[in-house]
Amino acid sequence: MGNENDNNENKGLTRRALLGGSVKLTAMAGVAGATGLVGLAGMTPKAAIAASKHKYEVAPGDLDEYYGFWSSGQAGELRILGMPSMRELMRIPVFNRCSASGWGSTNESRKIMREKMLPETKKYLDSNGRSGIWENGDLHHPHMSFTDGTYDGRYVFVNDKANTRVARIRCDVMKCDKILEIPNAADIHGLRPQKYPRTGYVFANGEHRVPIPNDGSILDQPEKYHAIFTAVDGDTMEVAWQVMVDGNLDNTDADYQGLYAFSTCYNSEEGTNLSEMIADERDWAVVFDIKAIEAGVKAGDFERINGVPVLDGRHGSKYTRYIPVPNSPHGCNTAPDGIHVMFAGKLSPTVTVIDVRKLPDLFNDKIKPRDCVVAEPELGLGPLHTAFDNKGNAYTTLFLDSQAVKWNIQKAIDAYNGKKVNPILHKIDVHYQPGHNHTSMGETKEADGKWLVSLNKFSKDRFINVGPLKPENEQLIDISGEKMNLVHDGPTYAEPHDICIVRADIVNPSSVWTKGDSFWEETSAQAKKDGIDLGVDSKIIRDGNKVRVYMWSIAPNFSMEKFTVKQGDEVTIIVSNSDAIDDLTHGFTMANYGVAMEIGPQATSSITFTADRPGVHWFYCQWFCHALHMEMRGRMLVEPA
Ligand code: CUK
Ligand code: CUA
Repeated sequence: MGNENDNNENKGLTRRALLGGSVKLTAMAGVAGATGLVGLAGMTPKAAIAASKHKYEVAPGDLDEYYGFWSSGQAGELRILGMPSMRELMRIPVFNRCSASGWGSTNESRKIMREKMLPETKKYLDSNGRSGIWENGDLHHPHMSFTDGTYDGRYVFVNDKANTRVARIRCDVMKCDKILEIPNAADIHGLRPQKYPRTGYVFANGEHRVPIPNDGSILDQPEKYHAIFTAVDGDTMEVAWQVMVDGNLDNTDADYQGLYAFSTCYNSEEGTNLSEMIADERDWAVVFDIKAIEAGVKAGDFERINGVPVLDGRHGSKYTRYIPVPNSPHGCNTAPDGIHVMFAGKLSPTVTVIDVRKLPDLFNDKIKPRDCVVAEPELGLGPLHTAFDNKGNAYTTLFLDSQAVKWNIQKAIDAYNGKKVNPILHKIDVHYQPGHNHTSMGETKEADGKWLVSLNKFSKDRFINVGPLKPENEQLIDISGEKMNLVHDGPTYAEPHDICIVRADIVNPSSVWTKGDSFWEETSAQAKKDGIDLGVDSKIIRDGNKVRVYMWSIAPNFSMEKFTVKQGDEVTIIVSNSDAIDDLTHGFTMANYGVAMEIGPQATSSITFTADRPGVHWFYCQWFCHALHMEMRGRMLVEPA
């Protein structure tokens, strides 16, 4: 349980009390450590503030030190927060539709959303009065690509639990460029990139067990269902291979050696209802031997199902090992020491720690699965996920206790070996019910031990009431001192499962697109056929009842003030933004046609619709770009048929 002093300190550290509303944070414990006032316990909040210097401060106009890549759960998008200010900087639509950017409406985004969709899904979405694409997603796990054990700034990979997909976001332009529907698996949940030598593979867990193929030939026969582990090739965004396992698959992580991946299983019982799923006292974590699997694929030891190689990784397989852990584990986190992997207990108050150096012996059957376990500290109720600093400490969320617990890995190992030490270093209350947590650079070998974010599922009384649906509450905690120190409450809309916190120098996005970017390659190819230089030419091409309208924009003008089409024409508007200035985005909205899109500097966007409403229709720029932004408009004249 958190002690009273901690809570008093935390109450004293609201942003408002410190600063009268500006975005500024004070990290008490770090300063306290430096000045010998460890924890500042016992001081009144005012005295504590007076005694501290503003070690961390993100004043208006100051830039953040980290990018926080934020999941949005069932909102389906990726968000970027600046850290430590916790200012929301950007939303990147991925699995959702977006009114502002036209994601889900533009030809470019629709191509990405459909390109790697399974044929049966296309058929369903085309024949059910749906729009041809999914309009929802459930994005839990955003993780950046790695090179040599640390983030490399290339991509962020995300899962979609709702519609069984894995997507990739390009970090140069911060747009999603690939969405892959995973065959055979059901409901992709845990997702992590390979850390070493590089990403490489993106590991993705199919959480729910289903028949393979799931075509109706097997229905209420759960004993014939399977769960599938998938390795996606992060470069090509194709499935590299899959492994069928016993039980189910929840969360996953990879090692720092490029040899193994790990997944937790909370349903070793293979039940289909709650009481069945929690029946046994133990479930397991499954370990995948990457090299053995690659050799198996090479040797043809697989069945090709729906076009991808599926290996048999059930009990007795040379590709996997099953390590028993207490009932219903959840989080799966590899420590930056490169050695320890944590499986959080969820229904058990423990976290199970294994040592990856023991895995070769496990796969050679020289030791038993439980011999890989080197610690199993009892931390509190409902441990879900674990994050790390650079000093050998771990930070685990306690869902039921509504706490974060800081504990020392070596001490936990010593205690497991019978020494009389308490691995728990500190606990603080969080508000309330934390799921994931994450530390700055904490899932890389460059963990820096500065910040911890606790992603809390409930905010209850922490904010003014906004109705029955409340925000989540993500709390920023300074971990640079011996004790954790809560410094900020961050209300967030649905639903922050997981984040990654990346040093700002690693991420270097462009401010302006490169003309001819592959993002709009189909449009470029068509323009070439039409003899159009995008961003320079302004022209209407008629091709039967298909009309392509090419125009460019330079604030505050579209290159066309009007164009005429016939009722029933299939019209494609292609707009190239010829401005090459930082932050000069234009938009294109066709009123009363449900047509809207964003066009970044030097970008091209296109959108297709049927001009079935005769009359005068104004199009206008909906991204404020100029003093004469309101005048940035023109007319589409639709001649009645
Ligand atoms: S899961 Cu959300 S609290 Cu989907 Cu990463 Cu653990
Ligand atoms: Cu262009 Cu507003």
